[in-house]
Amino acid sequence: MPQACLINCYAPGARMGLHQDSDEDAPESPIVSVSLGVAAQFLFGGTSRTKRVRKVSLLSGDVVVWGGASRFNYHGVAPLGVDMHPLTGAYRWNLTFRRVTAEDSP
Ligand SMILES: O=C(O)CCC(=O)C(=O)O
Ligand SMILES: [Mn+2]
Repeated sequence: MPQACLINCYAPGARMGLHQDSDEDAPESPIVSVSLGVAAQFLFGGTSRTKRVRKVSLLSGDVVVWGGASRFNYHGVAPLGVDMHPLTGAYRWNLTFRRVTAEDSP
């Protein structure tokens, strides 16, 4: 079960650089990411920063899960385009659900 939800709001032009989600003490639990509003290009690389990066279009309501062998893959978000969504206007919201301590920890 997730223990935390990190919420990011992207305005037009906002981006998130390539990074690994490594602050959690739960490597066995996946990251579950929900996108809402304006579409974005999600960048998904490998376990080193220099590996090839795939671009995946994420639309409102899309869910991406990365865990197991890809749990620590580098990922990011390309600069958000200027667009409108009926529910969120010019913005994109992203929610990531995470476990932060190991499943069997007290
Ligand atoms: O906005 C996204 O799709 C990714 C967010 C992310 O990688 C994070 O919050 O660590
Ligand atoms: Mn991340």
